[in-house]
Amino acid sequence: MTSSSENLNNPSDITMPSISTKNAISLPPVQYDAPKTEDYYYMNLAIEEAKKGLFTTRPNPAVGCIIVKNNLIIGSGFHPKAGEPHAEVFALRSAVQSVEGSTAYVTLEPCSHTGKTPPCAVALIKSGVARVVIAGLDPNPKVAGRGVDLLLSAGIKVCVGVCQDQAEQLNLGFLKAMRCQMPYVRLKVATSLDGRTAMASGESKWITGPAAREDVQRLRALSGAIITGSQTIIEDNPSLNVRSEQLGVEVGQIPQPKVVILDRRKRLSGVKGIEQSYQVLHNDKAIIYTEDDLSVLLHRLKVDYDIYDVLIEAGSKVSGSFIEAGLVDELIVYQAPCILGHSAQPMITLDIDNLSSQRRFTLKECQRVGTDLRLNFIAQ
Ligand code: AOF
Ligand code: ZN
Repeated sequence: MTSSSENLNNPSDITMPSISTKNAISLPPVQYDAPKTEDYYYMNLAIEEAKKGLFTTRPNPAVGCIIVKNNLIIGSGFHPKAGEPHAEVFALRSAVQSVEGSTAYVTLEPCSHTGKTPPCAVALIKSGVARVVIAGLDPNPKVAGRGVDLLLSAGIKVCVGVCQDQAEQLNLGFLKAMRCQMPYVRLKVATSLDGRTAMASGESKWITGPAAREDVQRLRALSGAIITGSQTIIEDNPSLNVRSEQLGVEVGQIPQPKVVILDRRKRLSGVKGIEQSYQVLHNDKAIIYTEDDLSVLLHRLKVDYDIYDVLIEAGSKVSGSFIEAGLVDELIVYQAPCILGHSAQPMITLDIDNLSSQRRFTLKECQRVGTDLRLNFIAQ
């Protein structure tokens, strides 16, 4: 555990970014190749490749690549982990014949910079591919259109925007963080049909079934940090780690999320010997945050720790504070088919006096998970 001396709690010298959801890239006019019917089919396969790295690439984006020649897939690859080669390099390495004259399908603009690995745009140029189809541009300021420029100036045909929406869904955190300097925030709640999350006594094990709880492991595995409140730690003593064996990758390959505990009233911070009492405090990645400003906290998680996806798993007060501050991008409600009655605890504590002040969301997805429902809403 890191105590309140952690620099996260020192809000001096913080310049908050001006938040814009617009793509900050401005590109010179370029001549893109038109998409072909088969491009959508192959890009969908590249997206399936990218999904293989979904839980392990953090903070890098999940990217997939397929190489096609004469209607045959001759190579495929994905980015497995930060520090390891990118998707294009794995795809080129896997090619079963010369890639000269082939088309490469990549779910993100090939990089132009030397980071932990050399630029993929250069690797593609050297390989002799004739055409590159890209789902979307990379908003990382180190790339931001330069990958495309390199390919075009080498005489390679470039087509951009094929299945962009589907590809972007894999990297909502990375894309938002690059564009706005803020992480993508998911708020998860498990409720009854009447929107209750626990009995008045705090008893809450279990409202949703095992399948829904397993699904939460997927959300945790996608997240660089889990934010909770000290009340939740005191009442539930949760582990807030990823432990599922059912995510399709070994648990050891998944970077464990940082745990951030909001503790404005200092119920945990500075209390002698408190580490012994709660399991999350054994985690040396845990941080106790005693300041007020949630927006500063989120910005610092992005800037100081490269955390692009945040999951809030907390009680109604913390959840209400994030909603009130307009900091939630996606609300994920696991709804169990039960009624807990009016004295049970509400899912959100938020003072709203009149209907015109209601907080509205758009339903993005509705899925049955075991005996429960999962409802994904996007903030309006
Ligand atoms: C690609 N293909 O598969 C991925 C890309 O530090 P590095 O060298 O790993 O670079 C990380 C950056 O590269 C990352 O922030 C993003 O801009 C881009 N990711 N690019 O061409 C890939 N994962
Ligand atoms: Zn690259």
